[in-house]
Amino acid sequence: MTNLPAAKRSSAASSWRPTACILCECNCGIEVQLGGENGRQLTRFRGDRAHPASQGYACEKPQRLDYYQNGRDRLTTPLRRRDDGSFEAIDWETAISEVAERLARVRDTWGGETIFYYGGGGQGNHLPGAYATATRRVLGSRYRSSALAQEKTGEFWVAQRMIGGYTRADFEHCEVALFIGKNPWHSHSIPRARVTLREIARDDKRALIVIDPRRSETAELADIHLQVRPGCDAWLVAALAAVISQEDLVDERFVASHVDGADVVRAALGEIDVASYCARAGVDEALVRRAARRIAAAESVATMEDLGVQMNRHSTLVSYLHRLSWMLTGNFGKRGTAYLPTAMVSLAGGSSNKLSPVAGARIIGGLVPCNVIAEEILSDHPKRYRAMIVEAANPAHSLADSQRMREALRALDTVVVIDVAMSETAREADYVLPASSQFEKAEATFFNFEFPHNTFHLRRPLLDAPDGPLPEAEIHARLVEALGALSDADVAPLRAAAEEGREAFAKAFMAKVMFDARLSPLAPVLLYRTLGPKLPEGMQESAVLWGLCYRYAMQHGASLGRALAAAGVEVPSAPGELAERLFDMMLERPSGVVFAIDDWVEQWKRVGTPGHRIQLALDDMLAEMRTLAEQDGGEIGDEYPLVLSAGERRAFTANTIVRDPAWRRKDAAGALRISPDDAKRLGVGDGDRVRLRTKRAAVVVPVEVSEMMQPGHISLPNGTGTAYPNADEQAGGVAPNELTASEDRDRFAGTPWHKHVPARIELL
Ligand SMILES: Nc1nc2c(c(=O)[nH]1)N[C@H]1C(S)=C(S)[C@@H](COP(=O)(O)OP(=O)(O)OC[C@H]3O[C@@H](n4cnc5c(=O)[nH]c(N)nc54)[C@H](O)[C@@H]3O)O[C@H]1N2
Ligand SMILES: Nc1nc2c(c(=O)[nH]1)N[C@H]1C(S)=C(S)[C@@H](COP(=O)(O)OP(=O)(O)OC[C@H]3O[C@@H](n4cnc5c(=O)[nH]c(N)nc54)[C@H](O)[C@@H]3O)O[C@H]1N2
Ligand code: SF4
Ligand SMILES: [Mo]
Repeated sequence: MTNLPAAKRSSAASSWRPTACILCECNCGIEVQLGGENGRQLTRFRGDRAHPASQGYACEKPQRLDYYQNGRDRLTTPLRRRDDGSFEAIDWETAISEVAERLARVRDTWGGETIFYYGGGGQGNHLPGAYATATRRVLGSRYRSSALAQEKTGEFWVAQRMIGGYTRADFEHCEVALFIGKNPWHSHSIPRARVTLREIARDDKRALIVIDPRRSETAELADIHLQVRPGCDAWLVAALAAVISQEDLVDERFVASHVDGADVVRAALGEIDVASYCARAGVDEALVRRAARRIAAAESVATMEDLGVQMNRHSTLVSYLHRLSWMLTGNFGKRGTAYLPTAMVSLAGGSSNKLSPVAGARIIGGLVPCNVIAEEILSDHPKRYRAMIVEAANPAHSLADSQRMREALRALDTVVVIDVAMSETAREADYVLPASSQFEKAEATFFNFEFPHNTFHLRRPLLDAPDGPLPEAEIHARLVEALGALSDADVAPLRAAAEEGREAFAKAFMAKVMFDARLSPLAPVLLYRTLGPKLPEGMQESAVLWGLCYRYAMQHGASLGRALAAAGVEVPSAPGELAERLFDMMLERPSGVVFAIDDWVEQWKRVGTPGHRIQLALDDMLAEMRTLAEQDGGEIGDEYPLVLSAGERRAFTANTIVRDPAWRRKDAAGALRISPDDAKRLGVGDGDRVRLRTKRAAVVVPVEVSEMMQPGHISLPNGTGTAYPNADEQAGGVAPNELTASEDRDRFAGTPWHKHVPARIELL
């Protein structure tokens, strides 16, 4: 490159195009070069230093993003299932009119509430869900779900009741970091995870505490690794809170000023026999006490729980107990501790006031627990779901009990799947609608959880959309039109206003749409059809964000004003103008923007519970905690003596976003990790193939003997075993949910026990 003449050099340099990695929720800003024969391959990658959150950071995975963009099972045309089960290509006009007709028939026969919506976005794309609200409203679809209801809903629910919202934590500045069932070295979820982990590990004054049965990469860096017996976190985390209370390590001033119910909780914690709980958790009591004292002594503690406990026994209880540890020690609302982020759009609701119509399961944050979806369908209940729209999700692979999920999908009257690839779920559909890839349209996510500076990244397309696929915005607009809900008369005046400019458009939109009960639910597609064409080339799909910017500016004008000022943008006072500036800034800055700047002292105003006080005593959780004394810990039966964690994050896993197993540079076959002790006992070595059996199914898988595993605990990766590119070719590992059972779930939130599947290994 240094040998190129100056002009060439600058044109080569200018061919770096900003976008984001879509392989985990961090969505690190990256820059990409295109190449290959047709110029449509993603060939070179680097971290984007201009991205406000990731600041040039990226892990190894985006190097392989072309496997997503140019996957061999990309969909190129709408498909319709024939009677014999095979698919035929159809044109868009036929597809849209038939899908609209079929769904309208379901609505008119059994009621719109029997049309279930699943998905709406994966790790990199949340605009589909925003547009789908219009289609759902026209159809009268009321029930929905997404992957969040198989991981986070228990946490959302207790967080809502304790502090009025979902908290995240400031790991960058904390003195002590605590990770419970979380391996950020591979799974990230916090910006620049590896840099932050290394900094904490290197600094004598800071400490990293990890609760994981496995010596994960993160645990390897830890000062204190509490190597819990698989599935016994409830005893361990209860013991941790009990030590804090019993040894008087509580932050009394914080509790007096900000906490209700501490006495009740401390009385309950006082009953806990710490030694016996630690024994049941399989962890040395002295180490637990050391961890509790280290947490209590710290100026600031940041904590995070994730799938290791959220997909495990007692998951909602553990979410509660986890919170006791930082709430009793005063770790909220100051630098290096927990905070309530400023949401652009809140994905993390925890309120619950409805039950699912068939199984009567608790709906949290509007989401039906994933583990009951099949039950909601495979029933003769009159309110059972009759149709399903699945968008940007792969429930036939990602939800518990794939066999039952397939059976449920087949039992429905109509299944419509909107995806970029021929996923396991698409294979079960009546209609498959091909979407443009995330690099062929404007996209963004609502995974915006940073504080005090929070980031939003509206990405520009890298490539023109090829013939065939359409962006979801266009698909939903066409569906809404085909359902007869939107006419030229609705669109024309807004289009005319958009011609005059955004001010005129805003006026017309507010006057015509905001208070019109028929049109306001259609706002996303109306914006796409009217404002969309006036947006810069390729950015039409961002139209819905205009409306979201207005809502955000009304709610968080002060945060937004500070962000605009810091960005050197003139700060108007009217919310409408603030919204317009934010929307402009998103469009103009392709590496992302800071959309909120906040102050720690304002955190208490956000606490949404009575009197802005933390509510420590949740009766149902305390009652559940008391039952721990009577349970005997981790023992499982002789028939299935091992605990399988089905779905570990590894170097080359990314749910099923990338489907070609060749993308995995390491671990192509998705090995089953087992401890050296178990390997010796069974007489197996690296690469040997064994049969892995659970009560649900048996699969054949190669073994990797790993020092990371403790005896009795075995682990499979997630996202493997995709049918690629043909249904009969199951290359590259095991699909983990062939092995899981939907009835194994949390009794409060219905979240699955994927990390705790009783299993046995048989020699072949
Ligand atoms: N590379 C990669 N990164 C990802 C993803 C990906 O697919 N690949 N997916 C993204 C998504 S969707 C999510 S939700 C996050 C999830 O991120 P994580 O929750 O960190 O991911 P996991 O590896 O599934 O589980 C974390 C840890 O739980 C441990 N564990 C297993 N059983 C137990 C137990 O009984 N108790 C405790 N305490 N721990 C246990 C495992 O050993 C593992 O180290 O990752 C995100 N990041
Ligand atoms: N046993 C077990 N099961 C698990 C887990 C586990 O640890 N163990 N982890 C769970 C977790 S935490 C999660 S988050 C889920 C994830 O599971 P899902 O939410 O089902 O997500 P993905 O598997 O990533 O599927 C995303 C789909 O979106 C498609 N897609 C990609 N880009 C686009 C686009 O631009 N438009 C459209 N319309 N589609 C697109 C992809 O082709 C893919 O089919 O898996 C869960 N399942
Ligand atoms: S996989 Fe996650 S952490 Fe790695 S570059 Fe992509 S978004 Fe960033
Ligand atoms: Mo997830």
